[in-house]
Amino acid sequence: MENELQRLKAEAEEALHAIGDKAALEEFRVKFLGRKGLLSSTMKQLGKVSKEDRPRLGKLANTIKKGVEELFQDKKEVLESSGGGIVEDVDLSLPGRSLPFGKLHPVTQVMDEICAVFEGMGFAVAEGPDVETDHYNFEALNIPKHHPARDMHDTFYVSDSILLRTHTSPMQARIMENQEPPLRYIAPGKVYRCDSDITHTPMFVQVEGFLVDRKVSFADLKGVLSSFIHRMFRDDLPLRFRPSFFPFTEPSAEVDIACVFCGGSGCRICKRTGWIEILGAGLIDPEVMKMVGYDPDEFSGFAFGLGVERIAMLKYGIDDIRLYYENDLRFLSQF
Ligand code: 2NM
Repeated sequence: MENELQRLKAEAEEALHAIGDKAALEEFRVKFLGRKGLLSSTMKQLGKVSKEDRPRLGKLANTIKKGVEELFQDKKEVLESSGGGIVEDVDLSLPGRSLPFGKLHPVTQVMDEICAVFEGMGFAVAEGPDVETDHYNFEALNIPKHHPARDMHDTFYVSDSILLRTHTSPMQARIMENQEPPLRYIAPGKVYRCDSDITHTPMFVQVEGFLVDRKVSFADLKGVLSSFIHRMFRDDLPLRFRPSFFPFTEPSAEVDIACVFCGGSGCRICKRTGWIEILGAGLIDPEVMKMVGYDPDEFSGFAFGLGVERIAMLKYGIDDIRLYYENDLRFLSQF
C-alpha cells in the first residue's frame, strides 16, 4: 500500500511536469484527482489495511493527495497566465504598443530655432521678467510719458509705474546698464498688448536682439539679419530693407521677404505687393546709448525685433494667429 502510494505520487508528478496545455491538464485531473481517479481509488483500499497501519497510511495518503493538488493548481495558474499554453497565438514579431507622447508647441519650436540661428552667430540668450517697470519698458528706450509712440503699444498697466512688458527690449536696457561693450544678446519671451484680431493676440512671443561694439554700422545689421532670414527660410529668398521709424533706433528699417504664399507675384495675404514684413531693426539711437551710460561717440550698435508667431505663420503657411492659442490638438499635433 505504501509503495503503491509513493509510486502514484511519482507518476503524478512526472505526468504533471510534461503537461503543456489545458486539455492535457483536465485529462490529468480526471485521471489522478477525480472522484473515480487513481488517488481516490487507492484511498478506498485503506479500509483493507490492518488497524495498526491505517492511521499512518491514511495520513500519508492525505499528504500525497494534498501535494498533488497543490502542484495541479500551480500548473493551472502557469497555463492561464501564459495564454493557455497556446504559444502560436502570440505573434512575437508585432511591434509593441507605443504610449501617446506630447511635443513642443509650434511657437516654442520656432522660437528655439530662431535662438539657435543667432547663437550660431555668437549671440547670448537672456531672459527677463514679464512684469516690468515703466522705466525699463519705455523711459530707458527713449519713449517718455505722453510720447505718441506709447499709443502704438496698447499697454496693460498693473499700476501707474508697473506694467506687462510690451516688448523684450527692457531686458536689453538692463543688460546695457550693467555690462560694457562688446555685447551680443538676444532676449526671447512673452510680451503683452491689449489687441486681438486675426493678426494679433493679447500675448505673443518676441525675440529681440542687439549688438554693441566700436564702429558697428548699418552694413553689419544688414549682414546679420540677411544671414538670419536665409537660414530660417531658404538661402536664395529675396528680401528688402525699407525705411521705417522706431523711437529707440535711428535710422530704422523694416525687413520684407518675398511673399511665401505667392512667391512674389502678389496675392491676398501680401495685399498684392509681393512682399511680407518680417522684422524691424535699426541702429540704436544715441539717446538710448546715453541713457544706459555709453558714450555714443565711442560705441554704436544695432537692434532688431521680431514676432515668433508671425515667423511661424510664414514658415507653415498659417493665416490666423489665433490658431496657436486655441489648443486644438488636431492643429497642434501637425508640427
Ligand atoms: C524693434 C525694432 C528696432 C530694439 C531696440 C532695442 C534696444 F533695447 F537695444 F534699444 N531692443 N530692440 C528694436 C529696434 C526692436 O522691434 C521691432
